[in-house]
Amino acid sequence: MRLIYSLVFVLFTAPLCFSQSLNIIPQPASIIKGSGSFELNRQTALVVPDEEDRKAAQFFNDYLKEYYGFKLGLANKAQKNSIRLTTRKFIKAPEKDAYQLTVNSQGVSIEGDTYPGTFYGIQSLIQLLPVPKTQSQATDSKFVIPHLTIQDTPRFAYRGLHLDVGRHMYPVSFIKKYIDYIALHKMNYFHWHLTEDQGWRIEIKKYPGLTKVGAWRDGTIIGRYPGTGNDNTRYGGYYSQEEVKEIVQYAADRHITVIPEIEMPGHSSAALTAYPWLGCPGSGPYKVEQTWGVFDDIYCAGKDSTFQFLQDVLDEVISLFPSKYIHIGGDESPKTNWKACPLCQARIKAEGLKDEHELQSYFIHRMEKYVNSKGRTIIGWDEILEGGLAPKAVVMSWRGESGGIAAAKENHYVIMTPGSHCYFDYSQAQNEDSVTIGGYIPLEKVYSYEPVPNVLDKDQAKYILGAQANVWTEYMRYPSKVEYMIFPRLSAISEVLWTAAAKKNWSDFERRMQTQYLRYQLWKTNYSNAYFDIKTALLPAPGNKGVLVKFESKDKTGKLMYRIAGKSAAKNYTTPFVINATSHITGIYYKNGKLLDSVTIPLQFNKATGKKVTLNEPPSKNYPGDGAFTLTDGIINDKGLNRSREFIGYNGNDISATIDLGTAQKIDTIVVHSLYSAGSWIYPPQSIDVSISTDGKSFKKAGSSDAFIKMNGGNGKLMVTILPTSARYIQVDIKNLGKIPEGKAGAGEKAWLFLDEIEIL
Ligand code: NAG
Repeated sequence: MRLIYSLVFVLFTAPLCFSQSLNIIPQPASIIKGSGSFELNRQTALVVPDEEDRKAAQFFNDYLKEYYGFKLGLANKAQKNSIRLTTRKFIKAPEKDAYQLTVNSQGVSIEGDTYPGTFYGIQSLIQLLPVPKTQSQATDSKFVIPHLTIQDTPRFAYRGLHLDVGRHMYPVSFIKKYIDYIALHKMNYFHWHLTEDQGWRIEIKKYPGLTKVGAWRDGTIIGRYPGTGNDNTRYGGYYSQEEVKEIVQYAADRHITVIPEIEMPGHSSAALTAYPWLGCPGSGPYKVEQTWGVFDDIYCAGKDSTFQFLQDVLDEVISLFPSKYIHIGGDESPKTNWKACPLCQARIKAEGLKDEHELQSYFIHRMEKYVNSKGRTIIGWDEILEGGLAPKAVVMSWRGESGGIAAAKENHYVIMTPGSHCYFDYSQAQNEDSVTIGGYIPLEKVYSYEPVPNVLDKDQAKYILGAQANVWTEYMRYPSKVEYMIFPRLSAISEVLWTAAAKKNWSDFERRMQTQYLRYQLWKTNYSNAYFDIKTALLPAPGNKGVLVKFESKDKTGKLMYRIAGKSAAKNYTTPFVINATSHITGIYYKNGKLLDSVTIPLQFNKATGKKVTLNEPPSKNYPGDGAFTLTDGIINDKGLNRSREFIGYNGNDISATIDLGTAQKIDTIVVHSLYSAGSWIYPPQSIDVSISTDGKSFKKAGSSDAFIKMNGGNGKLMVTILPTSARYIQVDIKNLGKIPEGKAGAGEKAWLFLDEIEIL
């Protein structure tokens, strides 16, 4: 984890104490600055005539106490030097939760259209407080707040953050902290993923086995999947119903709705271990899983007793969670057991269903009916579209946006959570050195997210309720890692969800973030410094002669240098430079005589390095790498998925890459480097076909290979050797495994193809 030098980043920022610059995140709809300022001090009174607004006042006072060491007194009547909270309840558009915050010589006035609106006004007020840069400043109790008027309203009604407590769980105190983080970002939904293959985490009184057995696993894999071993240590726990009630109330006091998720029909190993009769006859034995991935375990859809069980569970869940929405999962449900199960097959027949996909749809429809009968609405992952959508279901689109688009077109409400922008378990550092699930979603990518796809017309767009960031915790054993993964990206998604699209502005966000980093320090949260790391980019050099190496540091006040191993002493970096041969290049950042960061690029040259590559199709949005040039940029991955950015990914389809060497050259070997990580449904190419040409028009087949040679970790290569031949253009047709065959992880799903480098020797 790149946690080094966190203190240093304080120095990166401009002086903030008592400065008049406004650094509110998410950016409000309008801020009009006045002249003059108001002094908030220990005598300032909180005037809160409406009982309901007391909670917002309480939140403010708790914040003051925790981070500044004092509280304000409450008063019922208006007075000078006060902060007045009023909720208008005069509501033109109640779903909008607008507020107005005015600071003038009288003090502060917050008027919300609704109670949540008033609460959001408090969040803005918190961000008008100066952020202490040192602990001693934190004891100051006089704050100067500029006169101003803020008018504000959220863009989306659904602004969510998710947390998976199945893979790892966290103490109630941390769940509350997490809810505070959501509140501080003016977000309003906490999606609590409570059941998984690796643990059932909510007490259900009728089925005590769920927590007695299902909440405990006998070990956990060590390191990245498939792991270097197992820690053989019993791990688990659960939230009692009393704790759940406490958490739901805690969230409600912050105008946050907790959406519980009870996964079905898949991701259910823990429940099946507790009650094996829930599974298909003949399947099992089950265990609470100790590793990550997708398992065949699934509730039997042929037995009515399964449905009865799930209804009983939901009865208790519904009584604990007042949320209108109940999430019933629906993702990644392998149909292997259903195919072999006589009861499921009988159900398919009796209900006139086409196949197991329609059986899944039957399952979800049936559960939806039950949930609807209790006056609630289901949310499901986008797999619930397969075999026909349940009539009132809300779709959470995670495998890209296509599920969400299809659902919106069918007039179903949608919450966008695409893996390309909203998965906070993906790395945010270019050179992440802690284990993560992979991927690469830096802060700017989250910020760039637009939840309403432009293929939707105005009416369809209304079905996009908002978006959510997902926090899957396979590689987040402790709360500190959760914080490291969500910060600063939570701040970016909050602005995506709150601020009108036209008002979003990345460079202004970057400016405001400098203060937000100080707030993170104030909160003592373990945020990621990835934003401040040296960024590297490898680009084609002019005329495709070599590789252009670019370094960038966000902070410009220190010294950015570079060194080519064995060649030279470190030089000042001013502009991108060209490299023509295999070399290790190190970028170095110094400030005040201290080394703050360094990054080494191991460039490995072959005839294709730096050359132009053309792809017949762009890679998936989740794994775009650096586009086509990824294949000839001179970097051969040796870190597997942890450096997903060094691959381009394709989901299910074949790909054809054509390299132009610039001139005809003698070649005899073509190597395609790719990744093999079955647990993540990433498979090597089935085969590669190589054709060559001298004019780029007529190609002749030169050779092929279907032999994947495994190397370190999940890396490997396919190689074609030919008689030395002169060629300028080399076309490589790479065959994806396509649909994953039975017996392999992810059977029936589309295989991922992860390509790293094409070498020509
Ligand atoms: C998916 C799974 C999830 C897993 C995560 C890792 C969804 C809806 N399902 O494979 O269980 O933890 O991605 O990124 O995301």
